[in-house]
Amino acid sequence: MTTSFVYKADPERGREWQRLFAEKAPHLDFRLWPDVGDPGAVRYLAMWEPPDNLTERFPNLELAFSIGAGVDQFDLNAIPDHVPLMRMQEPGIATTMQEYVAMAVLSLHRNLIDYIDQQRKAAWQALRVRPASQCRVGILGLGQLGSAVANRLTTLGFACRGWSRTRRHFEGVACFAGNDELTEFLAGSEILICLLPLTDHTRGILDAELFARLPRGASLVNVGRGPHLVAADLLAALDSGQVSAAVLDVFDPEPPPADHPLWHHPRVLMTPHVASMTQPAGAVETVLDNIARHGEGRELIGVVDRQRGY
Ligand code: NDP
Ligand code: OXD
Repeated sequence: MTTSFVYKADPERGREWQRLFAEKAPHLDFRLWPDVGDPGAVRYLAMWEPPDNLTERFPNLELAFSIGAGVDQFDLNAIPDHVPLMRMQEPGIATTMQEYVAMAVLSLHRNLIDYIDQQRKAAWQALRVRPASQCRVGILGLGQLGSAVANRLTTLGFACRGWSRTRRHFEGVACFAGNDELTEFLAGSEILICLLPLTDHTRGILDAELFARLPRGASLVNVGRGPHLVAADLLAALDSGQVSAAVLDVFDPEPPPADHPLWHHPRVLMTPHVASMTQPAGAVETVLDNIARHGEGRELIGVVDRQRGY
């Protein structure tokens, strides 16, 4: 009997998945959405956003895969309880996120926004350079990506600290946990990076109250999700000087409306949700490993905890 794997996301990368599946798992009938073939044969589904009526559409579905690390785009109640949903944990997501955050932190640390402004005005004014070791970087979220970023920034010499829900331990990183330790964590974060998942507990966390707890003139890198940030509060904090600059990769909505003040704010750098990107080679390997584990009754990797929402 045929067993199908359906891919429902960006078709260009989908064709790369298709080629890799043909090479590594020729026994599976790989299907690119919307050409799903016999819906009853679909056992595995990889997607950025789920289709409507998932249960009725694919009655024999066994495993669901997010092609991204985040799963806030899923209505977790719409995925049957007996079908595990897995987040993407391939290594390429972490390496591309490390690159982006290193770029953002170095840009902020070495005053790139000031120099872009100076160049536009043909101005020549050296700003004081401090060693990275004197710059304290705080990372909200110390999971797969936050810990990889802490590792890379530590290598670059930055003094890193991180915050998570449960206590984590990483050599060379000051680790803080839970709401009780958030104030202390923020007070020592001159560059704050958001790498949290979007949940009911983290929505709107980057607000006026949080900015007020940062050292004056701190800067922000948001690579989590747009709804983590209260944009009006950031604009007010930038205008008051409480926050000196921001590098933003994620927005609510995406893209922001053409007349949104962030587009033209002189202290903001924006990118179109590209901080990291799932790489097909690693993704296919990770997905096939989980399919093999499922077949052998072994533990699956990256299963979303529906209670926690990430
Ligand atoms: P993980 O699930 O591996 O890590 C999440 C971290 O956040 C964990 O340390 C977790 O704590 C912490 N956390 C969750 N909720 C809370 C809370 N209420 N209070 C304190 N800490 C909390 O996720 P990833 O590292 O893989 O990904 C993080 C996010 O990055 C994704 O959900 C997505 O939104 C975003 N992302 C953005 C991309 C982009 O291109 N801009 C690309 C990929 C991901 P604990 O360790 O205790 O569980
Ligand atoms: C992800 C993303 O969650 O690309 O992987 O945002």
